[in-house]
Amino acid sequence: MSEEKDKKSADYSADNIQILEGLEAVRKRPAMYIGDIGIKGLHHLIWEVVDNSIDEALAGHCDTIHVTVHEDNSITVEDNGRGIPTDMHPKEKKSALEVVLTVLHAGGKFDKDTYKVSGGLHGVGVSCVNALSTDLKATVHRNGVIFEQEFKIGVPQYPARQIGTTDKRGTIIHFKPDASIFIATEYKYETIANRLREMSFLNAGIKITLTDLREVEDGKPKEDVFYSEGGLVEFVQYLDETREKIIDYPIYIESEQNGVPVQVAMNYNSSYAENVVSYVNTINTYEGGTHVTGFRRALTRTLKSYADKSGMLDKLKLEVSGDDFREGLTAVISVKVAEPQFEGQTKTKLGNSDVVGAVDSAVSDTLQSWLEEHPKEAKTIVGKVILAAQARHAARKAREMVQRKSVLGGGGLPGKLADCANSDPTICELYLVEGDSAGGSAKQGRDRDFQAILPLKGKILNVEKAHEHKIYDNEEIKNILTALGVKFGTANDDKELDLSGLRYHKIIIMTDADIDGSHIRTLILTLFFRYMRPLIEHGYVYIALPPLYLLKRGKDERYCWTEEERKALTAEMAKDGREDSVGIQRYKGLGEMNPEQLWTTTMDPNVRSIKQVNIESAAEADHLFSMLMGDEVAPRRDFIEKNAKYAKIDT
Ligand code: 0RA
Repeated sequence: MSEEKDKKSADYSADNIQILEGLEAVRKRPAMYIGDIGIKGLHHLIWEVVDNSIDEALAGHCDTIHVTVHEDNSITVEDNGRGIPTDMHPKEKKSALEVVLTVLHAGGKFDKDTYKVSGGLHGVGVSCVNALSTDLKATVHRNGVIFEQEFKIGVPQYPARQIGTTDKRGTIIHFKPDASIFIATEYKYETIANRLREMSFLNAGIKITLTDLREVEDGKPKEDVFYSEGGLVEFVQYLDETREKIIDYPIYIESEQNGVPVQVAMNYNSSYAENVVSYVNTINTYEGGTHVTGFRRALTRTLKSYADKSGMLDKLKLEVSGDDFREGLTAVISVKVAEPQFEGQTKTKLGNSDVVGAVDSAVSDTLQSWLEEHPKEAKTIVGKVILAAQARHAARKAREMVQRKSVLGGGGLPGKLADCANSDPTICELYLVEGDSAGGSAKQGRDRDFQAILPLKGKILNVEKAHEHKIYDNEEIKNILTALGVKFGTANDDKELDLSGLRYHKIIIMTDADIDGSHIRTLILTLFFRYMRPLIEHGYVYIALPPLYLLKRGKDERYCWTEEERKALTAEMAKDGREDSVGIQRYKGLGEMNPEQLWTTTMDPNVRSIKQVNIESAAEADHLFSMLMGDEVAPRRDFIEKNAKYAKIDT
């Protein structure tokens, strides 16, 4: 071998070793790359691949994406883009396709000009998906030829090869997540559907289909098609589907300021809640950030100045505040930021300070002209703002009353609270229990050192329909607030939640495993989501998971949490094959369990299973809630009928 050749092959293997080390790093510390190895990380693999197809679409080369969940929980993502390039990389002696799939962050390497922003928080590249899959196959239709290449845990099984000719274009990625890495292996249809729906609103004009081959009915797999012509405007209409709008058509704002593309759609409805949903590079920024600040600033200033000019505020004796301009407001904000800085508890708060001004000027310019061109609607909005200001003053009085009373009442803990002995919030738990009878069992069954019980009466207040000051009039909600030890109002903000007196770091919602129970759980979650969001962001809120069945045979008693478990355990307990010898008790309510049973199944920290509520699931609950509780009856009935069979769905 010549010296020259020798050197080249040494380079080649050195490169390969580097690549393997890169992928090995991903396998060693998967959470560093995809967030976690649970259900979230598992789904993240899909987002990662879909993001690449979306980028292809944003560059104008692709309009259709198919996502398929296979029976074995493997995933196919297919697009009709240009196809990942397959030409040989001169230095690396391998195809570009192989480089994209094996080199960390190589995704956009060949296409520097494209503004790659669909990822952001994701954006770790398809190579991560490859490293975390037992099998991955890429098929590329490009320049009339079909190429394929297969990998196992990221390692190519052969160089990219031609397998035929084609008149199509596009990329097909099929991968099977590695079950030795992930602790969750089952994809959730609703999670994927929700994200793809969101993607279709955020990227108008792309058709995204989802097919689930695990669920086939009458020979047809479960399928949804997500397509939005109108983008954010349709997104706002979707969010407000069940609310009564006060303006016929959402206001739409789109412009680019200092290299930051800004899109906003907004409308007002007759409810009292503010619902501002924001995105940076299609990532949902639950905690808001500089783009939301810019939007609020522009909204307040522009509406205020219009209202002042209109003379409508002249007779109002009260100060109008920023909040008043956002009552009944539903808005979606989407910005694209080249190098986003994410901050906050859940890294979903945009930090880039230059974005404030970009969104502010985009919104004020367009909104100002809109108001001038739509005087009738503008007056409707200002009228709503005035009502909000009056109600806010009433709410402040009510809030002060509650807080004064709880201070005067000697510690002021609610009479219904069975408090715990320990006073260290970091180890204390508060169970919010549906109904007095289950509350009674929980009181007797608990470990009273660190577990407190607050029974709640059936349905708590519907916060969707009630104005804020009603919240402080409501017995159950007052009890929750005083038991928790939280207050509204800090030095900077009279609405901000003051957590300094929080008495429990675990707040566990325990409701029956039936429709009513899930309804009540959704109500409580929505209360937290709308008014006490920091509790969710800090990870303090949990859902108790009581068992669904008790199986009995003689002295042998076992609990089951799912239908599958029940089947398997029944078979196991009926050793002689006589399944009818196994008694089955279906728990419909917590009240059917005695205190000891409640302790051993649902409250004992050593054996219970509880689920931490994250901000995404709370947001989903909020949307679900407004659908269940909103003004329109038809969608609610549809929803309940559609979901009746999933009555025990986890929120
Ligand atoms: C690198 C460069 C180009 C396209 C892609 C990657 C690409 C990646 C994925 C992943 C899924 N679908 C995809 N489609 C395209 C640009 C290719 C060119 O210049 O022709």
